[in-house]
Amino acid sequence: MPGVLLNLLAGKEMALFKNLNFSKLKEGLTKTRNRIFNSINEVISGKAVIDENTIEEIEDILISSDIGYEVVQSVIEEVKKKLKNESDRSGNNVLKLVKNELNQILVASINKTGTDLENSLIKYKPYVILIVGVNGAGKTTTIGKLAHNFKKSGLNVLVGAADTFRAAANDQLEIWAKRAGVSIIQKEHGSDPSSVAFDTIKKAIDEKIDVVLIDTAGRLHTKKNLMDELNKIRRVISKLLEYAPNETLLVLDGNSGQNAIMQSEEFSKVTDISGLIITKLDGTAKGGVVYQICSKKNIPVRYIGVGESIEDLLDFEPETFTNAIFNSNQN
Ligand SMILES: Nc1nc2c(ncn2[C@@H]2O[C@H](COP(=O)(O)OP(=O)(O)O)[C@@H](O)[C@H]2O)c(=O)[nH]1
Ligand SMILES: [Mg+2]
Repeated sequence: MPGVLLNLLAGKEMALFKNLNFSKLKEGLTKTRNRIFNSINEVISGKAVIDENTIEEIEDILISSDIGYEVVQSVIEEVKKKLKNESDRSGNNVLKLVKNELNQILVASINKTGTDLENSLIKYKPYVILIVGVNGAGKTTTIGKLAHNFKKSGLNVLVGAADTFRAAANDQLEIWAKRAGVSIIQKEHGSDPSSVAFDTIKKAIDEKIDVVLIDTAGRLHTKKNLMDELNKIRRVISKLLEYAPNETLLVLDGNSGQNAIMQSEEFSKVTDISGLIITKLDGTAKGGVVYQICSKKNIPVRYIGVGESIEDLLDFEPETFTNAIFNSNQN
């Protein structure tokens, strides 16, 4: 009973529920696994020794999955270097080396900036997460899934519908809040997003809420607009809670390839981003973009979306992700 565990937490240990379902992850990454793992297997099969041409084919496969040219070059260079020192030039060994190099990218990116979420949740009440990203990236859906996951840990969750630009946005978040069984603060379409943020934080303090998730609008005509909007929301939040927001998570559509990289650069210029959520990995063969993002960005990937239902947001864990792509067993 995680709820009971958590309620005991007053300064003690807490067991935060982690959604790390390996079979769901594997299922979600099927298209990317076919593109990367199955294709590499095809080119190495039947070859006793892997020659330069085959390595080039592997290079093309990796690029075609959106791992990105530069990242692929460095991976291949490393693999070649290692092969020079080894007598085993079998396909399986090459596959293993590629897998290890790719995995290293994810491990390094997580180690750069580890967050101790459990301790932070104990320390900060309410713990405030601001969700940002362009329209259609999956913000609202992800908030529903996050609310569900936090609630499963026994935490009280409140969501704030600060995307007041789109008429349907309120309804959509309301549906998700109902599904997750959490409360929501919303105002009529067109009201000031920062006033929604204010009301949400106020209620969270009054009602001793554990986690606050705030939705925001993605479509703002100019970068200045977006910056002003997000800054205003942040200002209002920190007026009530000096330490908040605790996290600002940028949601990126895993289908959008190079655009995802650009968006993360643009948003970083506008506001501090503490983590990334990559959605829709179930719909694409180009999930290799996760490696590219981890390699290029100093911001850790926190969660990944592998479907449209409430259980489909998984904690991001490097080894598990790479094992799912390379069809390995999970230890
Ligand atoms: N297949 C799939 N669809 C997703 C995922 N996350 C979000 N979506 C879909 O993407 C669309 C846009 O999501 P929404 O949350 O409205 O994006 P927002 O505009 O950023 O709030 C919706 O149709 C969602 O069902 C995911 O992980 N997998
Ligand atoms: Mg939305």
